[in-house]
Amino acid sequence: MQFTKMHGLGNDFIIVNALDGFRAADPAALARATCDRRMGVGADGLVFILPSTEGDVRMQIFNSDGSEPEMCGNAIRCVAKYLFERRLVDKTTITVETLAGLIVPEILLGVDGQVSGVRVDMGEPRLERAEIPMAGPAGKVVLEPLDLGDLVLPVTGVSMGNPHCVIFLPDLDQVDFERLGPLVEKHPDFPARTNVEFVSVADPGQVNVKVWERGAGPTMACGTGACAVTVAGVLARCTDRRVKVCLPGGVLDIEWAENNHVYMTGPAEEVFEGTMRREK
Ligand code: ZDR
Repeated sequence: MQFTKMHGLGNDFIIVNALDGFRAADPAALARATCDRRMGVGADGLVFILPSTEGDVRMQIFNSDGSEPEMCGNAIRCVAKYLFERRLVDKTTITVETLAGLIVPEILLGVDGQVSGVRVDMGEPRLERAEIPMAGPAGKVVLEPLDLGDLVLPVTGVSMGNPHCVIFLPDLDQVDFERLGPLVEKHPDFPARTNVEFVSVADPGQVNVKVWERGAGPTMACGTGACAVTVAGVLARCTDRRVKVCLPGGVLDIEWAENNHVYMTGPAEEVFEGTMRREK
C-alpha cells in the first residue's frame, strides 16, 4: 500500500490515494496497525481519498483506535494540498464529501505559487443537544455542569459534524488532562463519545487549547475542535467571532461568520511517502 505522511500542526495522518480502486479489507484494523507509533508508520489517523458522486472526492478517516469519525479539520487541509500538488484537481476550491456533509477547502497560494495554507468552509455548527449527540432535554448546552464524580465542570456542546465538549478554565496548567480527558470522552452523557477541548481565554480574540481527541487521545491540534471552541466562546460570551486558536502544534485562525458557516485557516505539510509491506 502506497501512502503519504502529512500533518496539520502536528496532528498527523497517513494519507492513502484510493481513487484508483484500492480498498482495505478491514480499514479499522489497518488504521490500528499503521497508526501504531512503534509497530507501524505512526499517526493520529488513517485517511482514504475516494471517488465521490457528490463532490470532487470523498474523504474517509479512521482514528488510531479504528473508530470512524464523521470529519477531521486538519486532515481535510492535508487532503486538499495533496490533491492540488499532485494535479489530481485543477482548481483551488475543492468539494470533499464526508460523513459530516460536503466540506469545501480552498487552497491559498503564496507569491511563489506554492501552497501557503488552506482555508476551509467547515459548514454550520450543530448546537441542539440531540445533534451533538448529548443526553438530556432539548436545547443548547452552554456552560452546563457535567458531573465527573469528584468534580463538576461547566461544559459547552458543539457538533462540527463530530462531537465536541468545550470546557473553559482559568488556567490550563491546573488541568489533570490525562485523567479528565478520557473521563469526559467516555462520559455516559455522550452516547457517541466526544472530543474534549480544555480552553483558557487569553483575550476575546485569542485562546489557548489542549485537546483530548475521541479515539486518539492527546493530539497536537484539532481542526474541528478549534472551530467548536470558537463557536462555544461566542455562545458563552467570552470570545469574538474571529479567534486565534493556539494549540500545542501551532495556531489556527477560525471565524464563525455571519452566514453561520465556520471558516478555518491553517497549514498542511507533507513529510514523506512510503510503501507499507503488507496489510495487517
Ligand atoms: C479532531 C480532528 N483531528 C480534527 O482535526 O478535526 C478530527 C479527528 C476525529 C476525532 N478524533 C473524532 O471526532 O473522533
